[in-house]
Amino acid sequence: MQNLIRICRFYFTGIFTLVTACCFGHEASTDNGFFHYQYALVRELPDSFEESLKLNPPSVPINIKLAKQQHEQYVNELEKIVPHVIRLPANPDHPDCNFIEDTALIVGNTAVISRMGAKERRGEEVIVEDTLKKLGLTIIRLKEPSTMDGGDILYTGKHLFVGLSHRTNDHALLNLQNIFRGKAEVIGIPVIKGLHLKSVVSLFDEKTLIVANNPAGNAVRNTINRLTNSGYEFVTVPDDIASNVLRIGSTLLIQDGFPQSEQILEELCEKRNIHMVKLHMSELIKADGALTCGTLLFN
Ligand code: CIR
Repeated sequence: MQNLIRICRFYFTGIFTLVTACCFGHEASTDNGFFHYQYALVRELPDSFEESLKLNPPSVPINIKLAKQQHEQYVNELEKIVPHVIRLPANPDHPDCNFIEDTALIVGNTAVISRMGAKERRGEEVIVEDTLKKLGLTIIRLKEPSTMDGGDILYTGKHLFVGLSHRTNDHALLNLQNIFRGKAEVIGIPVIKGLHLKSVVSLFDEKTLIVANNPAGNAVRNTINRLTNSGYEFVTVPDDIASNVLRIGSTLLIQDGFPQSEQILEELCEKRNIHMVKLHMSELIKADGALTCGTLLFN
């Protein structure tokens, strides 16, 4: 029954997208159904979060109580804009488990389950796979020697950009090219610094990418321009962490506390008629967490 409901929703969303595009033309593309999700999977933040992996030790240690509050506010925002938010329990043996985005890649009805780049994180994906299977998604599990973190995948509808980083390798890129052949153009994008591809670039809409003004962000922008002729528009923000935004429906979630980047994003949202919501994520940032990494979105 659950599967039948999901399939009906899938087709309804498709028809809605088509009708919107026909009636409103290109301008409507900022809210054309691509970013409408029925489900958000999240995972509670574990008490062991202080032991999470970090590129650099924070100058001030993680405040676990504040981290939990910030994570809860994030989930509360999702609950306002996504009809079904499914909360998975934390696993204290996996201090990074709230960063659920890394455990899978979902495109349409297909969920590719990660073999995550960091050995310490392997195992987080088990409960995610079980849940997605129960909801009727088709499951494909990546196997050794492939490694992939969901934070390295940026799907624009036309292209599936795969960040080649310390976490995601060429084997995974090849697997994804096979899995999505004929459905999306799968392109590898070297990530020269930082954790993930989406640490320096994320989606405002299918044609507009938010990119960090740093060497890794500039390199990603140049590679995307060189390898595609789709005319992506890049909006550059000065704060690295602010380049990771989360677009859901006609809402854009952004990091609070970065005024210069905020002004740029605010102007963009006003121009495109998008509602902007700011979230304080200081404690999650200390563990290299951004906004996309806390959820898996699908229909
Ligand atoms: C890690 O190093 O794996 C975590 N501490 C942070 C993961 C963030 N994930 C994401 O942005 N997709």
